[in-house]
Amino acid sequence: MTEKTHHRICPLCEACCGLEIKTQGDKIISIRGHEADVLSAGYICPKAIALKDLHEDPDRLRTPMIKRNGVHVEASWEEAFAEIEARLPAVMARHGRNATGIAVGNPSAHKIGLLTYFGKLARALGTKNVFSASTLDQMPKQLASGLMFGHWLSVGLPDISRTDHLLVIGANPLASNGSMWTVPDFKGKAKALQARGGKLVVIDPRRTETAALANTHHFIRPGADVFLLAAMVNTLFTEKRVRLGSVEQWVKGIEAVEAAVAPFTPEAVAARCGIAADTIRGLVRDLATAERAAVYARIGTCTQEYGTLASWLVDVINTLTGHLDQVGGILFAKPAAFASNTAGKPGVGKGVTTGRHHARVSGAPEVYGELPITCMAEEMETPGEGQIKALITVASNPVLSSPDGPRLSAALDKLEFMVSLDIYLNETTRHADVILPGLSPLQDMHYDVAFPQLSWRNHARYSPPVFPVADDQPQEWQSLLKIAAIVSGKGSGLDADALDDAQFAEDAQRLFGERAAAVIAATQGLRGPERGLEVALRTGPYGDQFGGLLAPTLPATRVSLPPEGAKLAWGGPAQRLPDGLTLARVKTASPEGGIDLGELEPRMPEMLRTPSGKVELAPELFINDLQRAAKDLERPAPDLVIIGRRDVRTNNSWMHNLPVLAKGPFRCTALVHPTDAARLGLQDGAQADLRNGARTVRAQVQISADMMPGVVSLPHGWGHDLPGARLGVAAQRPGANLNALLDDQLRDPLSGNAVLGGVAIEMTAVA
Ligand SMILES: Nc1nc2c(c(=O)[nH]1)N[C@H]1C(S)=C(S)[C@@H](COP(=O)(O)OP(=O)(O)OC[C@H]3O[C@@H](n4cnc5c(=O)[nH]c(N)nc54)[C@H](O)[C@@H]3O)O[C@H]1N2
Ligand SMILES: Nc1nc2c(c(=O)[nH]1)N[C@H]1C(S)=C(S)[C@@H](COP(=O)(O)OP(=O)(O)OC[C@H]3O[C@@H](n4cnc5c(=O)[nH]c(N)nc54)[C@H](O)[C@@H]3O)O[C@H]1N2
Ligand code: SF4
Ligand SMILES: [Mo]
Repeated sequence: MTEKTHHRICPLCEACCGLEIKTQGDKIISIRGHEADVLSAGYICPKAIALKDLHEDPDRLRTPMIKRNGVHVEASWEEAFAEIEARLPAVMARHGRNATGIAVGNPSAHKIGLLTYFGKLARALGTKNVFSASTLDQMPKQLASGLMFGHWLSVGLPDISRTDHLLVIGANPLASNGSMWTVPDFKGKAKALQARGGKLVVIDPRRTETAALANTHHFIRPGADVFLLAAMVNTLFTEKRVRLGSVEQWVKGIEAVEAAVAPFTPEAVAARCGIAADTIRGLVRDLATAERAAVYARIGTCTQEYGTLASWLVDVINTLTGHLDQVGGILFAKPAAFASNTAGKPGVGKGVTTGRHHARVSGAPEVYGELPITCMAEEMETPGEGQIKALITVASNPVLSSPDGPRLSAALDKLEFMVSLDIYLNETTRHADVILPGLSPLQDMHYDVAFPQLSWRNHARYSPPVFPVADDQPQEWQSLLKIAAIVSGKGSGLDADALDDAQFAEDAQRLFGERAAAVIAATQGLRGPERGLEVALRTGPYGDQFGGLLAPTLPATRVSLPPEGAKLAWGGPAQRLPDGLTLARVKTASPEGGIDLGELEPRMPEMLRTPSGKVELAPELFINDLQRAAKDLERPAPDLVIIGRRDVRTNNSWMHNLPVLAKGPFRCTALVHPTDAARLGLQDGAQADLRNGARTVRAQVQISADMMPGVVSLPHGWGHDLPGARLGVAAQRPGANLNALLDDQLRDPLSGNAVLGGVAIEMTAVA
């Protein structure tokens, strides 16, 4: 049998590395980094190799499952959709549209079909109960970016290849490979930064792998970032170090910021942060005096009570130190497709709002079309109109990934109906009446929708499917459309392609008016996400505008491309596209590693989409919320608090079943500082009970001087010992579920994001 070489974007984390996969028939021979990849240049981590285990995992579902008498049995696709048709519309008829809920999880960000079709199902359901992993993760960053720059995905990115000083707060890219920042081989880039005389500084309650690489590391008390950052802004004003650089004329609200941070002097916050006042001043001076510097903060700063404020203050510092929209500072990507900040009128827009509706029980505001996922259990439990009686999960495992999993589990058990689109029978999907399996990532075509908006350089890459799909298995977008048709009263018998054609015709009419027919003709032969991608690429900032068909209606925002054959600063190849992008061109470039669209460039003011056309430095929502933080400054620190942890060989809750990653030392340990261990009588390797009120979990202790005293770290996504799941490998070493310990009522009130760290616990040795 002949050997074939395929190129695939790794779907397992936000680094989106380019892979080279060799196959023979239906066998995977090898997986390695694709050297020519324009984004990742051959870099990979151990998880990429595990794609083989994932593809071959006997526990990965290949056929739909229906629960009969409490047991999941295999069913045909027809039976599965018929079951949904028989039961879901009936629940809606009895209890109304808001009696349904939908929860979408992390892997959908890596599947173009799920990401671009999930919204169609949510709209067809017509429910306000839309939840996602975003409120366990980055919603604070998105809200901060949205209010400051006008769009939820207008996230400022450190220009790592040209900066001299990078301050990393609450992120561990050496383990996570970056988040809200697609930056494969962060380590290599950080070392290059150091080699040219620059500095990496890390602020984290644990001396992480990234902290170990850094020139300087400071511990911080979990949850105290808002105080540190406010004091840094305060210092910029009191030491008269504020400079705005080239964005001066586009920034609004400086006086309001100055007044709001007045209470937060370095002395006032030092004890709360566990960082000396002079150290705080030093952090500020280093940033303010560096020609090229950037502050990057991630999940450690988002998953806390003041997550939105912390995310906002990071960009306030980037702005007030003159590094916003600067080469070597913070820049914004200009992706080839799907970005809102490249569409419509440049420099101004609708901006973002929150609270268009509210959660029924808690009153939490809607943010970016969603309600907090930590409201899900109470929305299922609490009687009354709008009580969730039926749930659809899409690539989501909230029983492990969301606080108070046991409560959620009990609530899922009482639903009238539940459907899961997933690839495993796991802790969450064991509650489902119907499970519709997704494809292996190697059976899917792919183009990253969100990550090019967050990437360290501009690019366009397409992955064709590596393996074919079984004849009767729908693509995931087709399953979403079929359920949408069922809940719209069209029945389960309809052909998904015909539904898609009809919807595309409608969308084209809305988007292109009198030119719709020509666009439909130009995209003939394409379907589903591939057709959407073709339209997005061709109408995007580098697109061919359908050969000029659409040009008169769209603003010219194209950037100049590097000359053909030019070697770029980082050594990657460059390609020239005289006639603009089309899907066909991006496809052709796949074996060559995709199309490089150059380094990030300043985009102010063209990228702004705020109603004012300015960078909103002082949104009222944030200024007001700082009062809440000011009142909280004196809160005493608990003796012991818990935080999470990531390891390069894990990925949230669902990769513990892959043998190549599961082997090796046990990773679900509770790291405890030696002084805490001595005080509490904890032994290395022994079991301990961790308690938060009535919630408790038992975990293995690992004594580590890398922890800040008073802080314990346990990774999330473990706890694979629940009955009814089918995860043979993971169940052998199930680990403890951190989220069984956390309270689902603790949230950042602005973004609805869950609080996942800095929570007070008690810890006792198990005799
Ligand atoms: N305490 C604590 N909790 C956390 C975090 C933390 O740091 N601390 N991190 C949070 C973060 S950042 C996130 S993003 C969430 C993630 O939490 P979730 O969004 O729940 O995602 P995962 O835990 O990765 O679970 C993914 C689910 O998708 C399924 N799946 C995998 N691939 C596919 C596919 O191709 N198709 C389909 N249909 N299904 C698939 C898996 O079987 C699994 O059920 O966890 C959060 N939970
Ligand atoms: N290998 C691997 N890679 C992953 C994932 C995975 O599970 N495994 N998950 C992916 C997902 S979904 C995401 S969202 C990203 C997340 O990517 P990162 O944000 O880099 O996530 P972590 O590695 O958890 O790093 C968060 C850091 O914050 C620190 N921290 C905790 N609390 C605080 C605090 O209060 N203040 C400060 N300053 N720091 C604090 C923690 O000690 C930790 O080192 O990773 C992605 N990549
Ligand atoms: S860092 Fe690893 S898991 Fe992430 S995209 Fe690259 S190879 Fe895949
Ligand atoms: Mo995440």
